[in-house]
Amino acid sequence: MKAGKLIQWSVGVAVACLAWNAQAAESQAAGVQVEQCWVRAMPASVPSAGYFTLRNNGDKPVTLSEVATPAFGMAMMHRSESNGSMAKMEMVSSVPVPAHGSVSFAPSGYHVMLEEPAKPLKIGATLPLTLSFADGSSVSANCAIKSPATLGQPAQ
Ligand SMILES: [Cu+2]
Repeated sequence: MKAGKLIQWSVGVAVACLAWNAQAAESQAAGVQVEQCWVRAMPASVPSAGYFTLRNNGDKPVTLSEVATPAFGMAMMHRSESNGSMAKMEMVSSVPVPAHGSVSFAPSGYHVMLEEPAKPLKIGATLPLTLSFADGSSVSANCAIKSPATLGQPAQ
C-alpha cells in the first residue's frame, strides 16, 4: 500500500527530527530577541498587521514557525512581494533566521496578518505576541499598537 508506506516514512522522519532536536543544548528561543514590535491597527473589518525584528544571537540558525496573540482570532505569517506594478501576498509557514543574523518583519516584506480582533484595538496600548520556533520553544513580546497612518521602515 502506497499510503501505508508514506505514513511509515513520515513517522520515521518525525522521530529522526525529535532525536536531532534533543541534541541541541539550548532551545531556539533562548538565543533570540524580538525588537521594535508594533501593530498597525486597522478597523475590525480589515486585517491589521504586525511587525518586528527578530535577532538571533545564537551560534545556530533558528526557524520561526508560528506567531500567535490572544488579541486576535487569527495570526498568520505573510510575505508581500511586488514585481513591477503588481503586489501580492503569500502565506509562509516558516522563516529562517541565520546564526548571528536578523530578519525584519516590515511593511512590504514579511508581516503578521492579524484578523478577528478579540476587542477594539487601543492606539498607544500594547498587545502580547508569542513567537514559536521549530523546536517548540517560544518567546513573547509586547507590541505597540499604532495608528493606521504609521508607515514604519520598509523591508530591506
Ligand atoms: Cu498579509
